[in-house]
Amino acid sequence: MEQTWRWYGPSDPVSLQDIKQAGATGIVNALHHIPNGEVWQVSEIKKRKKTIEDSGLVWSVVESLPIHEGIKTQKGDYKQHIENYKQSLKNLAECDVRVVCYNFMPVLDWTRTSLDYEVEDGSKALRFEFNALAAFDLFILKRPNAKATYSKDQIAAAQERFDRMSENEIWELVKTIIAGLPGSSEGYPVPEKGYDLSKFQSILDTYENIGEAEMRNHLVHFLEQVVPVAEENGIRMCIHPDDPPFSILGLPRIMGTEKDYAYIFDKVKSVHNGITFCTGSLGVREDNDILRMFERFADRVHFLHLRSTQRDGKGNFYEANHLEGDVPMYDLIKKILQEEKRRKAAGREDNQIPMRPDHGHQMLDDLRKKTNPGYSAIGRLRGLAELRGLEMGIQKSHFE
Ligand code: DNO
Repeated sequence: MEQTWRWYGPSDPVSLQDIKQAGATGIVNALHHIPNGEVWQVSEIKKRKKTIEDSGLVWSVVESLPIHEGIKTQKGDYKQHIENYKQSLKNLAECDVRVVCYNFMPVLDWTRTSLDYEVEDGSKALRFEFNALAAFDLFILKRPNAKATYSKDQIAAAQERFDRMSENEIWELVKTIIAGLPGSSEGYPVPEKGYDLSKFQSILDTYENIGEAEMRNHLVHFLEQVVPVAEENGIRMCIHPDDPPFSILGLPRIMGTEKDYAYIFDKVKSVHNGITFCTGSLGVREDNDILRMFERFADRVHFLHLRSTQRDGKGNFYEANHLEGDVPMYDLIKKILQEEKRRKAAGREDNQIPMRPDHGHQMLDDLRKKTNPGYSAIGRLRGLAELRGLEMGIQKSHFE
């Protein structure tokens, strides 16, 4: 695997020098300063590439080239947005940056309800609590029709959860859900006072007549337009799963299961239509057999996010240490190395799949610093070190 690290650009508290010391060689990066929907110009890409290369690293993966909401809803200027996307892909290829990660999640990117869940060793993890999300939906946002989304028991549990929340907890929850976590292309202003979430609700309303079938059609339409351009330009596109991999706030989320991926790969067959194999996202669903999914889609895995989650069987999960939790990391890495061997034998140049240690606990010195939730240095360094060690052990004992 090519060991990479997500860097948020010059304002990231974790510097390129820090990343080198952590042992990564590749950088995962995006031009976050360019508004979603605008073309990434060659000059901007080159500038960022030079900054990375001046530190002795390489820009391995774009995460993310974001998809404008208009493309997901097929509203407004969406045709122009698709053209802009194609142009950005061409410009990236001109600069020789050729792996592009993106997602097709409506309105919100990855979502958690708590950013400081303390685990046994005192480090802090990100957590998703079903009742907290339902409480937000039903009693804070007060989304019309929200009641239809939940069972009677779920509504009662959410009510009980809401009644226990202090004003401050409510506020924190609102910010955590709607303000956007690091790397999200969208993030919605949290009203200064009170909980007037009508602006946020009006964005949800743009999906009023868009169910799963429509959303799938919009994604396939986008892929039909864009994948040929990726193919012509040697770009490997890879769609990230929905995180968490199920519907939230009544929104159509369509990339969470093996079936979902099989569907888009069947519609747009080129291997340039690939997957960001995010074990932390996919692993949240018990019905996702991670190993089988990897085997089935191995050919199209262009990027790996390795992390683990711990489910509790009640719809809640937290982000576990990389080698613990529900993800069978040992068996998965064995399969990844098998796939890399196969690619090497076939003469494929993409025989070192870029991998990044995805997220990490806030721990040690980072507990006293302001860090990007999930993206502090030390927790990820621990993850990378563990994953590299595991990889080397498997490589030496099974493939040499
Ligand atoms: C969260 C990330 C996601 C991911 C996007 C890809 O930590 O994995 O925000 O970058 O969904 O487009």
